[in-house]
Amino acid sequence: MITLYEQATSGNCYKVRLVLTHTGRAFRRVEVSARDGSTRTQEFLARNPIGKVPTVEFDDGRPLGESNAIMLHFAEGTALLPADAYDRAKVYEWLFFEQYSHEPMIAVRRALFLYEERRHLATPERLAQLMEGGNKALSVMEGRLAAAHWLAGNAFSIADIALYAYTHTAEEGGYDLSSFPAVQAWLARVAKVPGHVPLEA
Ligand SMILES: N[C@@H](CCC(=O)N[C@@H](CS)C(=O)NCC(=O)O)C(=O)O
Repeated sequence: MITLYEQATSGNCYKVRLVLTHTGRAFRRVEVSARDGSTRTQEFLARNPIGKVPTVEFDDGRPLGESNAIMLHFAEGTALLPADAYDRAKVYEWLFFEQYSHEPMIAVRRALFLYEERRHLATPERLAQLMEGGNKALSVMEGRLAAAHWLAGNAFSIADIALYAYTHTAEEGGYDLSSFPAVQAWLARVAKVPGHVPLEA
């Protein structure tokens, strides 16, 4: 069985749980954390040298890290990842956007409130910078979703899963989603796709 090393509250780990449930795969969850040092052991670093979660391990012992790489792997050959090269590249476009322009703002601002050990990093300047960058990312999504049901192409894909994970918790980071009605409607659509599970599941 696939083993998912994770931190349950992490959106990056949630993406992987979503793709596994959407594709009907069985998996077991192992909670690890920098807080208790379990992502810094030699054993864990052998699976993922940057000591981060999510990391999955296959039955034969092969590991794979990086949430979006893991999603791409499990989505291969399914409706969650188009076969056509251009359509597939549009999915990648949103995955790269998520890692470079969205997650470093919206996930990081949430983490500053959620995790006590990070609160000293929440200076007014940092919070303002993350608010501005996060709102910019949400505006880009709003622009697309005001004109389309899904982020990439005409169908639900791992682009939607990747962006859902931290957008649906954006208010925990202080973002006001009422300014982004198309994003809110899309969040509700994603949550209704068969196979969806909540973050807390
Ligand atoms: N780009 C990576 C980011 C992974 C990441 O930052 N994981 C965090 C949890 S969301 C983590 O492992 N934090 C613990 C640590 O840094 O030791 C991905 O998408 O998987």
